[in-house]
Amino acid sequence: MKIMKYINLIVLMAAIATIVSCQPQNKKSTAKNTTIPNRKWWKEAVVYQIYPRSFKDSNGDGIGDLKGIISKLDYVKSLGVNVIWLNPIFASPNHDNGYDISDYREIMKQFGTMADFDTLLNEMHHRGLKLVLDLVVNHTSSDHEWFKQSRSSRTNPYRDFYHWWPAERGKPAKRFSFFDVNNNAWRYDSTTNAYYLHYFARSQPDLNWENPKVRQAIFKMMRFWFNKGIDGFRMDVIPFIAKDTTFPKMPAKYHGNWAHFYANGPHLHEYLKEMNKEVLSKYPNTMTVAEGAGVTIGEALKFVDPARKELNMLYNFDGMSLGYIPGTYKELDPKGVKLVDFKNVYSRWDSIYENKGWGTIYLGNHDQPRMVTRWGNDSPQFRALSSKMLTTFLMTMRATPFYYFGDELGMTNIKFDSIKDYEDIETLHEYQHLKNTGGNLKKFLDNQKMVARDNGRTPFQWDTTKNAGFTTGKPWLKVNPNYKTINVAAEEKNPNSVLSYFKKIIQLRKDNLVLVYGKYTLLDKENPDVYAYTRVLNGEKVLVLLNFTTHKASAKLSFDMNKAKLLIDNYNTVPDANAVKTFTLRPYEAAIFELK
Ligand code: TEU
Ligand code: CA
Repeated sequence: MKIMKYINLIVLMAAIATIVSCQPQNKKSTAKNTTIPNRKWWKEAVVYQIYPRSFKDSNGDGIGDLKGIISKLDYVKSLGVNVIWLNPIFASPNHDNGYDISDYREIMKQFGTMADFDTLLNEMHHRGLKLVLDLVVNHTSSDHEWFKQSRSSRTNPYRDFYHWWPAERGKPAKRFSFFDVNNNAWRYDSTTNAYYLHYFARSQPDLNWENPKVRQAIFKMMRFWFNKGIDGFRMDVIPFIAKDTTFPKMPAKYHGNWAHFYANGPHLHEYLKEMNKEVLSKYPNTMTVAEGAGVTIGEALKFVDPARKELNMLYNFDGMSLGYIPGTYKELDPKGVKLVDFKNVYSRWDSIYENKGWGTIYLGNHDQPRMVTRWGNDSPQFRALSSKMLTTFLMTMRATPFYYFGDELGMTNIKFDSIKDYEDIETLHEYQHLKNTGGNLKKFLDNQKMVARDNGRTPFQWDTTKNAGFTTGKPWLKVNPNYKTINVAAEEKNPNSVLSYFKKIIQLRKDNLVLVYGKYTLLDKENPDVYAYTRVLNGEKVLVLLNFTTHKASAKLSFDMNKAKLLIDNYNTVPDANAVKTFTLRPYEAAIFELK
């Protein structure tokens, strides 16, 4: 009996040694790397998205700012990420938190000055971090000088910078607005007796890309930022820029799917090619990523096939619409998300980039609820485990991860009870719309606890001091009360925290190019609980196992696990040897094995 215990202990220690020894170290030979075609820094990067308003406030006005970000660059660097994507930092009246730009060449006053920006970029480059800015050029703010001119008279030189429909022609064909209380994208303006187009809020008029002067002005502005030294752009709703300016009725084939209709404008790819020629090709070491709103999988390669000379990457929305009832306004499907559907979406998107192009992967951003609440489990029992499991998924797919700040801590939805707590134009306008049309407001508010964008925008949780160390003033949006336990200071001290796990797995991805470039193969496809796949590159083979449930679950696989080496596991105890052989995972367990 005693001997058995002794042997068990030795086995356990050996297993621990294996785990420890596999931790970050550049063990993979670089010789193998030379056989990987089309290597690019942005394929190997992990992008960390910062919502500047909510990261760190430096002057006590309750709003995050550039100086705040500068003060925390060492933290960002410590994560191991390579790129920061900042949501818009340009002059804006902030009806949509910076997605309504009034001057593309000025920094938003609340965020700081151009001198602050220059310091930020310098300090980032100094630390080997790259900077990606948000390019919002489907629309401007109605406070932009171009629009002020444009609306002033029908003969103003800027008139054709926007889409106008003279009222004497009658009412224009219906267009849907995402953020309008009447869902109407045409707004009547009495100054010139005409309607202007706004796919988003009425304070976000759409630019007329059919006008070459608009394109030239945008390209010039892009060169201005590239010349400052930025490393790329994330392009807001870029598939929406091109429109049929005769504004016909929406063709029946779209079945009311406005996003898809908007994403298919004529001349779109001509404009992107022109942008590439006039701007992007002149800055060859930079990266671009299209927000692929409305883009279907069949169209994705048109944006990112390198031979077409348009953009580098695109992120899609298929994953994000899982669990919502189709055709509704983000209404949760009581049936929840089926893991099989989830696997299918990500496997399909992987497959289209099998031979050309390159994918992206994300589970949260400023338009989405918190990753762990939506895709994992934010109860105290499973929050940390499921956060780590989801992070494992993001860091082991063949795509560039776009990782949302705060998810590395396992931050959760705040789930506001009252409409008064919300700041987001989307929630506020939809609430008003429902109120005006006699909709079910209680149901709406319940739903918002899960889906509202403000859930992902609450201030970052630094420590246990007042307001989580985000601000000394009154935060612009409430701080999640769970900051007392979920915060950087506490998690940095804990080697088993969500944060510590995030750093480890980033290092693992960096050290194992098989996790970046390796061929992805989905296994045990119909398994409703476990997501299992391999990644293979030049003879190296890695197995990823993810349990998406609160119970034990196993996958049907047929590998010889005797020679398998555990690379990482989100439980801080080693899996039972028997469980490894039968591929049995504990609740929300994530494990990566190297197969021999
Ligand atoms: O989002 C585009 C977009 O598709 C969103 O409107 C989306 O439908 C919504 O957020 C789902 O809740 C981009 C930006 O990411 C978003 O923050 C802006 O509000 C929007 O464009 C307008 O610029
Ligand atoms: Ca501030």
